[in-house]
Amino acid sequence: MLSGGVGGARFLRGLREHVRSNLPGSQINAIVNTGDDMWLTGLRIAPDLDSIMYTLAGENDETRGWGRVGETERVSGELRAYGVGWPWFTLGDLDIGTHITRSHLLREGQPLSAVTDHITARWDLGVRLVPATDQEVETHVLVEGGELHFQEWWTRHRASLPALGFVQRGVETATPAPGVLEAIAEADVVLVAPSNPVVSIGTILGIPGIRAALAATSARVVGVSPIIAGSVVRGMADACLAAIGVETSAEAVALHYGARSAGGLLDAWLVDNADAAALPTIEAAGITACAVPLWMRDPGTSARLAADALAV
Ligand code: GDP
Ligand code: FO1
Ligand code: CA
Repeated sequence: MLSGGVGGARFLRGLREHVRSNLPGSQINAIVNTGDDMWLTGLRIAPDLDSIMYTLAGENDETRGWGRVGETERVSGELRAYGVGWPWFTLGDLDIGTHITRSHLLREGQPLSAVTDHITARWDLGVRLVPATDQEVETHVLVEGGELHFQEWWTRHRASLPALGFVQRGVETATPAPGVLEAIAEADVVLVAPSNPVVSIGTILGIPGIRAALAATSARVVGVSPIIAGSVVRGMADACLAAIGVETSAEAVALHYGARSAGGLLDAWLVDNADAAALPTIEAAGITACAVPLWMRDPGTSARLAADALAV
């Protein structure tokens, strides 16, 4: 599965439940976006990997949508007192434990993929998390008069500064992390999570070699719309879509991803029942489409959505 953070994590929780009860022995590989990642006060932050890890571990803060449940911010208060870091980007005390461990292992020379294996081994996640690339390829946002790291645009400005475009710094020399191309080639099915189509899925697809692997695999590529009835379920993916000239609709995102038979990404696309009117247009584009409930309110509804995605 190709995944960003929160949306992908919710879907993965359902997919894991579905696989555990219906497809025992099957492995789930999550290929995770690392474009949000950054160095902050000497620590390597990897938001999407951590959102998925904490969610699958049952340690995530469901309300905030990121970080750990029961979090405290004592260290963060000290960082602010010393005037370092980003006051608009809070590192919780438990979360800092993850960042220190990751930074320590990276500084020992381990690639991010090995570091991720080490960190996730602490919990029985039931899913293998693989960064899309081991190289640091950070998403920057082009705005009037300059360029910001995605995290500043997203958390400080809440995506309110009109984005003229997104840049993956260093993507030209990046390669897929070990295991990524194999997971795609050997997959029974490739799922595209209901993640941010631009800065979560788009940034994974931007890593050289990944699009070609997705075109070549014998597995069906099935996507789930992150847009329901013309709106995002949460977050600001609409601002990202507007920046690249794509309308915020389940249909527009499907056509943006494109039909695999026409050189695009998708064999099939799931839309919410509210968007059933779009099915003929999506089918006409060469993408098998069906309407199912897309709201993931709890692990049960997520599991049903995963079952629907595997059945389409
Ligand atoms: P991020 O990296 O933390 O922003 O998370 P993702 O990129 O993985 O996913 C963000 C997207 O998840 C948003 O655009 C939401 O619309 C979508 N999303 C969140 N919850 C749901 C849900 O219950 N159903 C669907 N279909 N999409 C969801
Ligand atoms: N999002 C915020 O809106 N405010 C924060 O202070 C914040 C801190 C933070 C710390 C660690 C981490 O892994 C994620 C954090 N996030 C925060 C969420 C993050 O911006 C998003 O999860 C993704 O990058 C959006 O795709
Ligand atoms: Ca993200």
